[in-house]
Amino acid sequence: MSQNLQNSPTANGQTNSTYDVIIIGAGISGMYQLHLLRGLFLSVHVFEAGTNVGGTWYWNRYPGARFDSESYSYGYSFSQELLQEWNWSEHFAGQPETLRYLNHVADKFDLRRDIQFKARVTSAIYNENENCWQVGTEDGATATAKFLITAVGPLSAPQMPNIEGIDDFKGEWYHTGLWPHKEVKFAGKRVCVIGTGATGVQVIQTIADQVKHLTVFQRRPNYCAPLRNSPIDAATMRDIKAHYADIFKKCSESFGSFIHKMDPRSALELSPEEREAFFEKLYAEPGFSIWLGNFGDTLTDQKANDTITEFMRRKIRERVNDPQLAEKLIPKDHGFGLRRVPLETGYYEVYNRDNVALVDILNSPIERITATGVKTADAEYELDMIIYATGFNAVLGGFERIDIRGVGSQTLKNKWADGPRTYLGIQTAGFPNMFTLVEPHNSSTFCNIPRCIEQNVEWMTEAIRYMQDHNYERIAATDAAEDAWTQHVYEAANKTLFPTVDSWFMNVNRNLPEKKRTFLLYSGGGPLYREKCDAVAANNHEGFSMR
Ligand code: NA7
Repeated sequence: MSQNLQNSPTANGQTNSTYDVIIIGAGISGMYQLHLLRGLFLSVHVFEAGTNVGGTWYWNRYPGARFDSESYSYGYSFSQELLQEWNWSEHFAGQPETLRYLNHVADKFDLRRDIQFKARVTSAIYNENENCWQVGTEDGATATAKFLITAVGPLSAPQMPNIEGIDDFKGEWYHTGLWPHKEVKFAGKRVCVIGTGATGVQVIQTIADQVKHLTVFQRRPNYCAPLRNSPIDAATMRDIKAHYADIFKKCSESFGSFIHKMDPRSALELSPEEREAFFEKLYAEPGFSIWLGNFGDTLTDQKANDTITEFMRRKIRERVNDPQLAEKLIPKDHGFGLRRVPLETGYYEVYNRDNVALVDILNSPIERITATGVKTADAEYELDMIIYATGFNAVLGGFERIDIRGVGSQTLKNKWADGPRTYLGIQTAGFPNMFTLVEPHNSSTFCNIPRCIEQNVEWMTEAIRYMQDHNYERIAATDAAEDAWTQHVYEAANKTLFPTVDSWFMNVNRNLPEKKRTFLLYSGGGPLYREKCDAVAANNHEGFSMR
């Protein structure tokens, strides 16, 4: 393989550029993949739909957007210089700071010269004769490469609700995942938020004291846990810098690659008093401590889960003044931690304010959006602004908006219609030379994501290096390896309680009722995933056929 950038005209007069590798997406994974592949002396081109780098942190600029991961566990770990020169201002940094960080990385490693912005990829077709991928963008241009790496992000396709009349509304409206780059003003306005997932919670708690009136339309409530954010002073930052190796080691040993490690004891082996004291301790700690530092069996055993669920229910009752309102905010259809836990700062206290109303749309569904607001089965709400915090077409959405075709013109959408099938969550049989970063059935989907991104990117880079060393031009997951991995993914999922609950983990999205209920993540944990990937690489990339 070599530097082989060429340009040739196509039938429609557009230029067709040729590269060794095309990467789709300039978020955290695409940026790092570009950086590493340059080290293999390959010509690499990145297509990015946005006007700048950052992916999730570029698009999700809604009020209150911030990390739920400790800032210092989230940054890239590959460069000591980068680690030592960057100062985080808060334990859980806000979106503007994270985006500044990612721009700093792009500047430092001179990434932008190989990134084409405002270029949304619409198709990627494998040419079997030439063993290459032809990629098309929205503006009709095409480019060809031997390798295609999708870095499209698991939560990148914003999903509007399937409610009638959205276009009728005459006021301002925004989806959180497509938040405008201009300042949005809230003062004096009657605003509503539809959706109470991790995003809705961050928006609600941030704008409640800025708006004239806030109406929250809640369908299914979630258990929210305290974020307990605080500034990082200079001495603490110095200490963090001195201990980065320990921090990343700790992450590498934990299930979700956070600094929080599951407690190996059973929730049921302690006396109620001891258990209570442990839960209180976790509730007082920052971040995902109460979710991912809890007894491991709270996620695998219903009785153990019931103990933390009851604790969290009591916390909500303690924090919300009106007991009837508190009951509405308590999930009744699932236990704590079985859906993504939103982290909050004063979220429950928002409902003690006079200018905030909660509308339980499970009991009184939204019938339609009108020119002036929202109409439910029971009432009509006059509004100046509607904020849709209705989430994403999770994990598969980023792929579904690209026409991806492999061997024999098989579409990826068809192949995955009954659920994803992959080998290591890295390749899918029938799509040679295409690698999927941070995608279905890959541990990065249940992860402090940059930690798993680095593993994914480094593993793939080594796979390509191995091909270079052996003069291989084509790598394809075998059907047998894919079958075995897919079975392992489901077996690992069935050891947990996640499949018992409807969530985006399970590909359940009521706005897309055609989706099949199936597990999208990998719940074997980061250490086991890494072990399996390393074993495959050490065994001459067993399960991949190369030629
Ligand atoms: P989520 O977690 O998918 O939450 C979406 C929210 O929007 C959730 O409360 C939904 O209620 C609600 N929703 C969706 N469609 C509708 C309709 N049609 N009517 C009313 N309410 C609706 O997305 P987020 O953006 O909050 O978080 C996504 C991930 O980003 C999160 O897990 C983090 O990892 C970061 P439902 O629960 O479906 O009843």
